Amino acid sequence: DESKVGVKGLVDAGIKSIPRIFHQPPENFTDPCCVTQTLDIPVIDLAAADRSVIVRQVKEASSTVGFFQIINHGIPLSLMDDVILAIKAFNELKPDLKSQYYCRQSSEKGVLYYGSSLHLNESEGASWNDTLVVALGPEPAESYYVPEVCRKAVAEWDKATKKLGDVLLGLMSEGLGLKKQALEKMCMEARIMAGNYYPYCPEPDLTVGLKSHTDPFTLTLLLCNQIPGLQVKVQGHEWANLVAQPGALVVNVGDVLQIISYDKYKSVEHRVLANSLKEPRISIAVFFNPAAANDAETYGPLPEIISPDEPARYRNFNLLEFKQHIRNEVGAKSLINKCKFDPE
Ligand code: AKG
Repeated sequence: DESKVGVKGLVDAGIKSIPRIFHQPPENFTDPCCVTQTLDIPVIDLAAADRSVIVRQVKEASSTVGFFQIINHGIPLSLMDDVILAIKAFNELKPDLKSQYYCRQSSEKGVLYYGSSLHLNESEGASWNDTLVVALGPEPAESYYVPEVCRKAVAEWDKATKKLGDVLLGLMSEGLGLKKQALEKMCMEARIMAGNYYPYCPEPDLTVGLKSHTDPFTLTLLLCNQIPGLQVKVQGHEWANLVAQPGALVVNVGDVLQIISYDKYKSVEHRVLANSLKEPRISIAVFFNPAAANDAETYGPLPEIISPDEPARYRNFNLLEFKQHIRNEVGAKSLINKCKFDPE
């Protein structure tokens, strides 16, 4: 069954035109009204001597573009290379080995789904990528079922990014004028990793690598190889290419953080264009999520940052609702709109 080996399987079979299911309406990848520019997203040096400067930079970037890149983040280049190679190796497994991992629903084992197209069940068309999604928390990564070929690198990556995620949320808390631990406690226990593989596309003008979306989580830490494609929506309308410096990691704000920060931090739309380069784009996103022992635990705007005369903008949501949202509705409707009292 071809679909079980993803778009990589289609490419390997030598197709010259892409199946109709991948056709996207043009507005999904070109906006005729918009000039595409390259976005210089802020570069933040985490080893800078003055913490208050770092806090200010993180706050500024999170409340405007919603994206920034970090350097001197403490994760060795060798580990970054290893995990990219491990995700590449998984996606380039022989079809009979890779197809064993194909699934569309979350499974007990930890691999949530693999195969082209988060959006296969939407009428609008599928995206030109294969994704390996693995749950990484609240237990340590070793206790989840991760495909053997990338297990060791993914466990190492989880450890390193968890530590860095704690640091970032500490800075973001302080940026809101709160104690360092204010966000960390709420957001760090559950983690999901998406290993995205965007192979050569024979008709990149008919589809996209990944449709425009905001991340429904708290915070995303993104590692990319040097193949372009990622675009970020600037000021709500213009698409800009985001090219990270070699060695840097990209950080972006998710819907949960926008809601709990009462719009002080922005969860911004982004997408990936398809291309016909020979070398695949590979990106690894680690999403940090709320987690609690109890599904009834609620989350919502932090009362300490709302001034008393501000009208209520968001309702609270509970953990069960959040889990159902990320399982069923990613890409369809943002958590932000779902929780708004006055949805657009
Ligand atoms: C996602 O996994 O949600 C992404 O947006 C990935 C972006 C990329 O491939 O750079």
